[in-house]
Order: sequence, then C-alpha cells, then structure tokens
Amino acid sequence: MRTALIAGNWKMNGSLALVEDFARTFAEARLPAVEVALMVPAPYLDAARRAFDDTPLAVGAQTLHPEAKGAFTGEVSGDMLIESGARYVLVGHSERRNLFHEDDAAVLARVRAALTVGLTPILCVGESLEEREAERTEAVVLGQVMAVFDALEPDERVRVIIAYEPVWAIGTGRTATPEQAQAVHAAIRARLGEYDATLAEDLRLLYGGSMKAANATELLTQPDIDGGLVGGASLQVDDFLAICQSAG
Ligand code: G2H
Repeated sequence: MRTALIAGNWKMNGSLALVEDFARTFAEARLPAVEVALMVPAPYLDAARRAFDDTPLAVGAQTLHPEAKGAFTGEVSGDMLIESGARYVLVGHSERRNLFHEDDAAVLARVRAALTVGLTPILCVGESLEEREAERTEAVVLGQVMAVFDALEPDERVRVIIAYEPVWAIGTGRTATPEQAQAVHAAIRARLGEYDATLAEDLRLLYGGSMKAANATELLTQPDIDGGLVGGASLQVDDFLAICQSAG
C-alpha cells in the first residue's frame, strides 16, 4: 500500500507569519493516514522545521544546485538544505525547466545531488498544451521520466517520487480531469514496470496543477494517483488542510 503524500509548493510566496499559521493549525489538525510536506522558500526552511516540530508537517525545498559547494553565487546545496531541515526537494518543476532553462541533464544532476545527501527528490514532469494537442503527452512525460530513471541505479529509483503536472494546468485554474490525470499516471506506472514490478507498485505518483479542496477528492481517489503537489491552494491553511483531509 502506498501512503498518500500531499506536498504544498509555496513557490516564491509566503512569510514567517504563514509558517506560524500552518504550525498552529496542523498542531491541532486531525488527519487521515497521509504524509504532509511543505516546500517553502529556502530562507524559511529552518524556521519551518522548528515550528513544525509538534505537527505532522515535514519540510522540503524547491530546488538545489547539483554541486556540493563552490563559486555558485546565489545557489544552495543539498547539504545546506539537509542542515536546514529539508527532507524533500522538488526537481524539474516546469517553472525551473522553462524560466531557468533546466533541461533533462540538469534535472538528472539535481536528482543525483538530492539522493547523494539523503533528500527525497520529487521529480516533476508534464507536457505543455501544445504537446497535448499534438497528442505527444505520453511521449513527452515518459521521456522526462526515462531521462532520469534510465541513468539511476535500481536502489536509487526507489527513493524518487514523481509528480505529474500538466503545464497547461499549473496556476491557470484549469485542472486535468481525473480521467486525464489517471491515464498519464497509469502510463508512467506501466513504464516503471519495465524497470521493475515492485518499483512500479511502490513508487508514489503525485498529481499537480490547480489541485484545490473542491477537486482533490475526485483526483486522489484515482487508482494511480498517490497524492498531490499543491501550489496556490497551499498558501491558504484551511484549503490545504481540507486537501490533506480528503487524502485518507
Ligand atoms: C503546479 C502546482 C504546484 P498550482 O506548479 O507545483 O501549482 O497548484 O498553483 O497549479
């Protein structure tokens, strides 16, 4: 059985006050059997780790640099994230791929860097609207998955989480229908089965792209959707809590 994971992605939003708000709410929240994590901006990691001590909330980061240290002004290494309390790190989010020009090789380097220091990478994959309309969704998404998984060892593959985020659904208010999302998740799981049946059975596949309290249940009850990567709705503590509660 795969335990659901609901991961909030604050992107470049939030504040220390919001960290405290989440800590207060989740300290008293009643949750089903679900793991919950918040990917906060790097400067808030340490405060979030401390504030979430008595809550079910884990902490994650939104990116990392592939090198362990060096002359990379402005960048943050995996070891630094670990020291600041992160357990997860997003890799390959479409905003990183598109705005910061991270190609498949850059994504793979970051997945490797995360695994090296003991962070759980959440590998984000997804097609653009143009690619979906050209009926290239599966080719694009599976290509992004294989660009990483082909290069990893079996014991590394099992430590990765995948988030399917159709680019046309990110921050647009447009959500993939449960059927559209399930179809892509099933295709990813089938492809993972070509590496190893146990890997395919155990690896968690999250859906992301305008997930909110109103559509979470119908997405999270799909057989191959094991949780959510939640952007906008993770900035409102009540909305995010409602999504977590619908993941039982
Ligand atoms: C996709 C998602 C979180 P949103 O980027 O990663 O954001 O829920 O706002 O579409």
